Amino acid sequence: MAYEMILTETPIAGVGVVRLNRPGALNALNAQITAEIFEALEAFDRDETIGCMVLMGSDKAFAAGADIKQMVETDAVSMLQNDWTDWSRMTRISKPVIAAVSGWALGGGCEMAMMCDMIVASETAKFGQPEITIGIIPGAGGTQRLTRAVGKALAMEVMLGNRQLTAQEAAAAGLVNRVYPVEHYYDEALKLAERIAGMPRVAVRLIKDAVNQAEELPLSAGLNYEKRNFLLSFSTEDKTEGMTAFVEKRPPQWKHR
Ligand code: CO8
Repeated sequence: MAYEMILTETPIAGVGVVRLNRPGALNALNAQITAEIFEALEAFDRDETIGCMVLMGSDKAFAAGADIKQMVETDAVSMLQNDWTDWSRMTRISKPVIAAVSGWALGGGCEMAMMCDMIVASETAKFGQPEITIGIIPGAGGTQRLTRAVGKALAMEVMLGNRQLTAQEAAAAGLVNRVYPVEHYYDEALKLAERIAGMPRVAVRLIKDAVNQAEELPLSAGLNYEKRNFLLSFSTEDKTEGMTAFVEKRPPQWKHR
């Protein structure tokens, strides 16, 4: 598919990068860019040479939210009937996705970053859910994912009081993994992605799947879920290779099977 609002590349073997490229609107998420993001992530997810993805915007804006100009004339029924409001496709990506966030990550932009598995931020990143200032509420997971990430009190302040979190605040609160100067955040996100892409991919997938269940299940059910994925990892060729390599004191040669 030819993309108009995003760029895709594979700057390092095993790592697919999706870059939002709508600078005139600070990467505001309209129907087209959202569809292109999902298509590109799904294409990398299907690509056997890719082990990890990075989703990023520009240094100035990861994304300043859903496109208000597209929503201003839209009523509830057309929002409901329109495909672009269904962002659940993001949750079906099986490989890890790292959000590399610099500048604005507001509203749907913050929500899209939170749908990724990890967030690497630049010192200029600002996270917020300003929907209340335009008379609506978060609609792509903000009330749920932000609350789980940073706790109820801070999430309430962000969403009710339009409080923006700096990168350092977001890291201290558990929303962001790491913060780097703006010149380095992309390279650091790539390094993290490269490290993950070098891991045995079936195990990577099983870990991502099990960790995500921790947000859905009570502990006993989560532990059962983990045990099944754990046992499944024992059926892989990479389990034999990884353990044999350890015993033979040599690096493993992953087959990703
Ligand atoms: N939608 C549409 N256009 C936008 C958006 C946006 N969210 N944000 C910025 N733009 C546009 C501006 O209109 C402007 O375009 P133009 O030059 O044509 O007027 C251009 O980007 C540059 O923006 P500014 O001139 O405003 O730049 P500033 O540096 O002065 O300000 C801000 C930057 C503070 C980020 C400011 O642009 C802003 O407040 N933007 C809106 C932030 C916001 O409210 N985001 C939440 C939107 S609602 C939402 O995300 C709900 C998600 C629900 C998802 C559910 C599934 C669909």
